[in-house]
Amino acid sequence: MNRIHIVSNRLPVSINLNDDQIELIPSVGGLATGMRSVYKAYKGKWIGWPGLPSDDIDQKLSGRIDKALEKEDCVSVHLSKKEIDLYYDGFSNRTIWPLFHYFAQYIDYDPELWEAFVSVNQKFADKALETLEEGDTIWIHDYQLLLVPEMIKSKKPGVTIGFFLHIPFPSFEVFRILPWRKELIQGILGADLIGFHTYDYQRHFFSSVRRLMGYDISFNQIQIEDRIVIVDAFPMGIDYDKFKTAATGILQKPLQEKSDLHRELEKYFLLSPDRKLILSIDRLDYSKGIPNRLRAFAKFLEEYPEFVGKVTLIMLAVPSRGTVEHYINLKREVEELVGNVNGQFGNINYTPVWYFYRSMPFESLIELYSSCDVCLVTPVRDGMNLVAKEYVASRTNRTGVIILSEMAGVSKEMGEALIINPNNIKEIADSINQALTMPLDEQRERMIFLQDRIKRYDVFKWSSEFVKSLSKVEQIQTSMHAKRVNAIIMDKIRSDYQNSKMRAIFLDYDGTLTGFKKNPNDASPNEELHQLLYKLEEDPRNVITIISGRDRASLETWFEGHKINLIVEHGVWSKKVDREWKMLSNATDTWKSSIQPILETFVDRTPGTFIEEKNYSLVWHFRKAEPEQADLRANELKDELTTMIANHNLEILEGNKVIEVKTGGINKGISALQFLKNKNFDFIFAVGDDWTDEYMFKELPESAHTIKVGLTHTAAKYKVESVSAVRTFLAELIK
Ligand code: ADQ
Repeated sequence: MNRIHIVSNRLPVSINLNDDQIELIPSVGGLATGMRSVYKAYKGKWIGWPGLPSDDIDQKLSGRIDKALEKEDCVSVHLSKKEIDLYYDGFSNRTIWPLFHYFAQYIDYDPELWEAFVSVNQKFADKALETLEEGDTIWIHDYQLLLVPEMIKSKKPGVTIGFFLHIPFPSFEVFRILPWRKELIQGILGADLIGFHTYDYQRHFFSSVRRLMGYDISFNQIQIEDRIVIVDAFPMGIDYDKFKTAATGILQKPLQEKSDLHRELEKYFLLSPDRKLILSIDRLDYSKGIPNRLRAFAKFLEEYPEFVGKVTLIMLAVPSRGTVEHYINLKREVEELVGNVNGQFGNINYTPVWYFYRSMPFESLIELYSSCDVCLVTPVRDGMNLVAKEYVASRTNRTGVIILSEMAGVSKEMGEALIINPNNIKEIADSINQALTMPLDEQRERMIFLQDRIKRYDVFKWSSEFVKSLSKVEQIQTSMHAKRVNAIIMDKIRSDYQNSKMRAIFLDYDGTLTGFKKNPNDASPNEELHQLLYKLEEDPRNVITIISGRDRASLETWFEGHKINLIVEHGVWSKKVDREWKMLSNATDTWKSSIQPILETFVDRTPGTFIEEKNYSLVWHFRKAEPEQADLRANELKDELTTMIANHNLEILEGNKVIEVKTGGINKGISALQFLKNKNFDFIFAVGDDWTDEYMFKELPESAHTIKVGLTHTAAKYKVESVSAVRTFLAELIK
């Protein structure tokens, strides 16, 4: 694999300006740790904001900062105070953050914020484009940079792009609230690999892609014109060994080397051995459910008074986004609640809640993780939540209980925790009691499972799995493009064409010569197509056949006056130029009366769908229906039909947004071969877009030139990406 670069809002270092000295302080966060291993190993750069507003630094200093960062393989995107205010504090944290965490009432819909978001994303993309070379790989992080993937892809399509979202992706009903929802989806879809923490977020994303963009999705792949985008869940891990080693180290420290905090904690336990500590750690954010946590703790003390005086909640809140109104209000609310609980249940010797509004050094965090009997993690929404994993990794004696909100992504991986609903105060209160009274054996049993899992899938495994998937996507893209018609292939086909005496040319109609319409009757040929076909017909060596699944009537009308043969209903009927319709096979239609009622019930239950009746087939069309419901029903219908078709010698064909039931033993391959019988064609050509055309690609002789429209897997020799590419190809052929 070539170089891998990282792009994130913040660089993995902070800058400390001391007089004239520039000091770079590496960040110790989980993302920085995981990504450092990636971009260093793959000799890439890390592109991001260095954390200082550009207004505060003059040009000379800015140049020196860039130089210092370069030594760390970092490339800085300089942002002014105004840009940070509008793009970061603004659109990222006042619009996207509340939207993606289901706080619709907090969303700021200010177009000025959106414009700043677009222009700052463009700044990041431009910086990345300066750094990138074709063939490189880039991994973009998080909700602040949702537009960057597309901004890069449109300029450098040869770059492989990964995108990872660290927060939840909301359900479509919430996502659609945003006026710029389509732009965001388009932005993300510039990536070749899109990662989420959980399958649920992936599912929500698919739903928005289907409804807003109408793209087809199969399994975890989205087909966008000539590209495949892969979407997958990669639950982010932590640097497990770092936490474990630090926790072991702290346990072994002699008393005089212990920190003030640690000594304070030990004093607390010395007062009475049955004292217990509950830990709560978060950024002070409304998504973290801090007020409810305090309410639940109060409820617990009320319902289980035997614990009053014995249990303390240590609540750590890291200051966050302090200029945003809702965060200021939240801070006030939390402080009031802490005051209330302490006032109601405390006394001179007992403070039920120890509240710290500040960041803590790593060592103090570990001291808390390893000293607290219970960790209370109750966000109302959280992409993953690393605190829960860090607590588990720090429990060297394998005891401790974790109470975990079902709304945190991490709950999907931590079934052994006590799972609660963060709005159910009583349930949380009862869980605290359950945790505090849980026998040690049970605690260990649960903790062993948790630790094994979190150790196995740590942050290094997470990043390496993502990188592995990136290289897999790259391979898929390469193989998709391998058979694509290029200048050399075009020359070869054209030369065979010119050197031939009699040519059979099979053309599928819908999705090949013309695009799909919501109503099939609207897909008549336009003037450009008529002219193209007239030109093709001019050469007497060309025997042209339109081979389609359609019925006789429309094609006959549309191609009146052309010198074109027709094969319709997948081969049931054929009509040579100036001749009558002939049945190619002995098809029957007596089965229709038993299949029609089944299709009718599906039409009734699925608005926007309808039945098309052909002589020897029945077609259920669902292009106009709501895509998700239609996909679901299509699977249901196939399932129901499968049991019926064996009795009637029928086949089910799955076309583009249609399911067709037809008499068995007839297909485009068989009928094309019948057409070729006893003739000496020395140039055979076929083009088609869906899997009904695959029969043709397989049955035609090896020497035939076969072309698939679309870049997915095919038996055809070559591929082109679209209807307009088919038209260009035919025009080139006869040039
Ligand atoms: P956050 O919302 O920041 O991250 P989280 O995953 O819990 O939430 O990470 C918080 C980090 O901050 C932890 O590593 C923790 O140790 C540290 N921290 C917390 N309190 C601290 C304190 N007082 N002092 C020092 N450090 C403290 C976003 C998403 C999450 C997702 C992560 C990673 O919101 O859902 O898990 O990104 O993808």
